[in-house]
Amino acid sequence: MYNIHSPAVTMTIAGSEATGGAGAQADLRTFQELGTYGTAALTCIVAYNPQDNWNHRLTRIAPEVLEQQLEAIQANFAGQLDTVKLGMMGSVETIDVVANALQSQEWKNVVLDPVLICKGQEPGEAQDTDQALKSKLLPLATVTTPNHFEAEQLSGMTITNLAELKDAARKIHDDSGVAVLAKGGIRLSGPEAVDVFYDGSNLQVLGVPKIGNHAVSGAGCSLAAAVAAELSKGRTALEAAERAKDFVTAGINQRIAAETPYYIMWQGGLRRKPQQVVSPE
Ligand code: PXL
Repeated sequence: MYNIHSPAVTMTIAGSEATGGAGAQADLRTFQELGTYGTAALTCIVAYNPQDNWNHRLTRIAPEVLEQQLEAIQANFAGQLDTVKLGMMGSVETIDVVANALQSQEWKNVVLDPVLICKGQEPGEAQDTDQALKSKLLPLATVTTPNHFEAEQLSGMTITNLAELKDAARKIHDDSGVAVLAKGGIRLSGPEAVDVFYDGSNLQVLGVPKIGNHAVSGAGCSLAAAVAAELSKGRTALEAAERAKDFVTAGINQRIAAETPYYIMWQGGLRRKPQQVVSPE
């Protein structure tokens, strides 16, 4: 006899970042920590170049290969999969494939991390990708999690303080109909890392004391993945945003040292005790 286990199934459509700090690797770790069964369809592969200032070397996955991954995941979990997180797309063709997959079934939760300017892209190409993301994916999302820069791009506003972050969140929601978690993070001055949640009726400021003044790799990806995981378990968008923020804050508190200019957030931060390294007797 065996038991059939049925956790919520969540999918990320994202890039691989080989060192594991960001992208699909961070998303899958987040899903695991938050108790969902994680699946991943890869859009591209990012390999930092340690001999060139850790610049991004970007290889796109062929659109038909992305299509096949999505077909496999959606067929395998037909009737169970209702939550998806969208990360780095990398090209207009990829966005078209993803938009088709989103329209091919019903979804309860579509969390869009609007990764704009993919490093590793030519500027003109990056602009086309950003435009396609805004016109083709944002309208299909239920929640979006822009960082400071992305919130400026999506709202067309300059954001230098909390009042402007609130205005931008309202504008993005009013233009798209999507619930917005706009991240001030460490970009706004003041002692707190402040994010703004707005879903059309409820405006909430989520603040926690800043932990240092350096960006940490994986925080944006993990936040959006955590929102998706919490939504898939039945939380409201605001509850999911609050829990995701706690998850990321704990992960930044227990960040992992690395040679890249950024340290890496650890998805195990909410475990009661940090993992101990046990050395043999
Ligand atoms: O943080 C954005 C991001 C998302 N996805 C992938 C990345 C990065 C940043 O490096 O490599 C795959």
